[in-house]
Amino acid sequence: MSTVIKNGTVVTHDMSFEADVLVEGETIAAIGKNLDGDTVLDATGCYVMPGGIDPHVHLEMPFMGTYSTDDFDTGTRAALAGGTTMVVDFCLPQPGQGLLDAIQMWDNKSTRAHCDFSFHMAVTWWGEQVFDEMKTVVEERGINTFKHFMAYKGALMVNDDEMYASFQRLAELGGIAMVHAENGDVVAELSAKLLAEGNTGPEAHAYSRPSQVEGEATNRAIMIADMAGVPLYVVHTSCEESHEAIRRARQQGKRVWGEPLIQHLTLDESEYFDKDWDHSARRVMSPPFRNKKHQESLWHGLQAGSLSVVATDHCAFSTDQKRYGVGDFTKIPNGTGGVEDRIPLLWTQGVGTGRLTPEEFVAVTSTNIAKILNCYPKKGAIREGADADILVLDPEKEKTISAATQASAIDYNVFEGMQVKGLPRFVLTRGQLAVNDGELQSEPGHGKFVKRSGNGPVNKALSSWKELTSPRPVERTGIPATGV
Ligand code: DUC
Ligand code: ZN
Ligand code: ZN
Ligand code: ZN
Repeated sequence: MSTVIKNGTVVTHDMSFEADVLVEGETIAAIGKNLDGDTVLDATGCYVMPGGIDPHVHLEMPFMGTYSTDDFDTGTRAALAGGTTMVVDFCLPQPGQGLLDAIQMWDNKSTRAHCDFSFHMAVTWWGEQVFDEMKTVVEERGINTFKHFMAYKGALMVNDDEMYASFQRLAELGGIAMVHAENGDVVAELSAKLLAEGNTGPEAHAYSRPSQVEGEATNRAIMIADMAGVPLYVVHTSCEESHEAIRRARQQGKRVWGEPLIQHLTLDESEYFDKDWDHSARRVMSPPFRNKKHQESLWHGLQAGSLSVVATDHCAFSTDQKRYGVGDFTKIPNGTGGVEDRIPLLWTQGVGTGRLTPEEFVAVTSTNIAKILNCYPKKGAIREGADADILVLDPEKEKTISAATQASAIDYNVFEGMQVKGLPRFVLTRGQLAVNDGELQSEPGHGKFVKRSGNGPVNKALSSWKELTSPRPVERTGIPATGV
């Protein structure tokens, strides 16, 4: 069975051209003029691009006394509805739990995925078992990215000594370090102070995590990564201080990437000051939404190339779950949805406003992350031999975002009421039609795990810190007697 996508404009990360795309089985078989296939999909007036890759989701995540509501079934269905054909979830070992054991749990959870997926590993504790198993995780399980939480003290957080040890191990294995960059000690202090002063509402969540908290941690992680000689990926970059650190590191030749979320690009801190408790609590996530100055910085980073990827941190809790935090903002489960809305929103507010070109859009929603994660050009590419993960985007199709019409399982949408122009006409996931003329028809269990190998030596090149300080004892002519 073959499918041909006809009369569209193919857009890749570096060029656009008129061509048909022929899909045979699960892969792209040909790109060219006047191609024929068993089934024809009419892409007249549309852009034909690599399906979106969301490298940051938490499906059925065990967190803050509950589990995030969208699981691999509803979450990947929502992804496809919004033009995303691959997601990457975070495998989270409990303290003391082995990495391979945790992966087994994530394997079991992900059997009903509608689109392809991969895992990042989280380093939530440190010990000999973690050190040893990291090698198997990279070399046998095909997971080359390891996240470190610098916040969530007493739960997921690791300290600097643990982070440095883990980063060094990753440098050895050709892995990439990832960080949730917030100073967890300061957040804990500020949270306790705010609560003691009677600040219990969701707005206090924002006060407890100012942008300095994120800027400090980003700078620290960059320096530690440099000393360990490992590339660094900073998840959910939300503010100028963090962006500035990433920008500077990149200018210095360090291999550091920043990932803004669609939420931080489009929503601001005023959401926390709504009169309705539920409205504000539903938007509690870490890092919190920021002011317009920070938002502008993130857009500029995407335009200038100092920020590389737009993700969502999709971690959807229902209103009932958010209400665990009535009377104590620190108990509101942190997280918001976005996997279904990332593509239409970024197209509307990025390409629709002239901030991004269609090619830049493809780069930040798909190709850049496929390269960083080592799954390019299997993913993130429209070219012969690539997986047929394809988004046919109709730039004229509009809708108002609403929980009433979403695929996600939660009972609200943080983007409720926002207008988007640019929606999927067709979505193919490894050759299978998942969105047909705007209608979702995906299938649980179709999604497969995507293995990603470690990186070669080029990815280890950071600054020249190591050479400048290579340890060598000085040959001295006089050494004083000890013990005087
Ligand atoms: N931030 C969130 O808001 N939710 C999940 C984890 C995280 O870091
Ligand atoms: Zn995080
Ligand atoms: Zn601007
Ligand atoms: Zn996250």
